[in-house]
Amino acid sequence: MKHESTPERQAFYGVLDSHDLAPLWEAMATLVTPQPQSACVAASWHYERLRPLLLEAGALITAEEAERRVLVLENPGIRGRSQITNSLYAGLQLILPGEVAPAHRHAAAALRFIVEGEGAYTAVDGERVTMHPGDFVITPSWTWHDHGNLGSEPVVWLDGLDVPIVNLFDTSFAERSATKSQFADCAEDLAASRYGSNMLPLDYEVHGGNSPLFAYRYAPSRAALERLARSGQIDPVHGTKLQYANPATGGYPMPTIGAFLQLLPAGFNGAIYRSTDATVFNVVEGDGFSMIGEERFDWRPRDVFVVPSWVPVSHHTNSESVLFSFSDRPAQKALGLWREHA
Ligand code: 1HN
Repeated sequence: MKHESTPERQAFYGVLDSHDLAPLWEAMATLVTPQPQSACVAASWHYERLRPLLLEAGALITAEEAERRVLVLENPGIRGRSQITNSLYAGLQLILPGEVAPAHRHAAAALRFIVEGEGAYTAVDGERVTMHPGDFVITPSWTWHDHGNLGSEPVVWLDGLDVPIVNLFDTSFAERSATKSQFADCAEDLAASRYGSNMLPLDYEVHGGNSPLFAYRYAPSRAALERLARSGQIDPVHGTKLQYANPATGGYPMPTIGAFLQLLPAGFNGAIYRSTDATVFNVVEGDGFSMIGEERFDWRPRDVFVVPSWVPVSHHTNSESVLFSFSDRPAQKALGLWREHA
């Protein structure tokens, strides 16, 4: 509601201001909206245009000097804040053959979704996993992590972090390791053997909200979607969609970020859907477009697009397509805030 502005009121607000006070009745309408009113906008980044810029960054600065050589995907509605949504950070990270991104840890939790290239690894708390295109890898809060490229081609992945959530709470801590690369003498990705076969170690106990599995491989996830789709499990909104799970609890991989993989058949015309968790998508396979609000966003493999909170979205394909996505859904659900509407 708009209130009448009288000289007396304006003078009073001036007095209030000098006491670090403000009248709620002037701010109420923007503080408490009947529906989400995000400053974030729908946007997309075409990989074809990003890739040359990433390689140019590769020629200008090493991964080691940069600490992390990343081009931040900034939501055009909130430029300058290193955010793709109000709660999430996203960027594309490049690591060239022979490079090391030195070990560090921070309160912010991270995910990687591998976009291009073979031969790179990430080490999480001393355990190394080699990453392949389409793999989903997590780096939970306060775990040591470093990356390296032992192969012969550039490797690029999409980073998603909960940095804005950590900073909302003013809970940021970070430190660098004295050693560049973590000692990794064990067979790689032992977590897959311990937690990735519908089995758990005898003495396993759940503590904290993070998945003990670091890497979720593309091939088995893709194959599962394919089998479900072939048996007719195709939702009018989502096609065939699964969420990545903590195998020990059935919960989300991390407390603040959830991730999803969906298969859409060729010629799919998805129904309109909205949810309160603004969502970042990465196209793995296929081509099509998404209607986000009134706007059409065409996409092809490796493109990134973002759907803001509560903006209606529908997906449409030309060819059979696979979309990876992530959002802050677990955090919203934990706080009793999440809503969806199909
Ligand atoms: C970070 O630590 C990584 O470890 C990537 O690869 C992106 C963005 C903001 C803050 C920390 C990484 C990041 C980041």
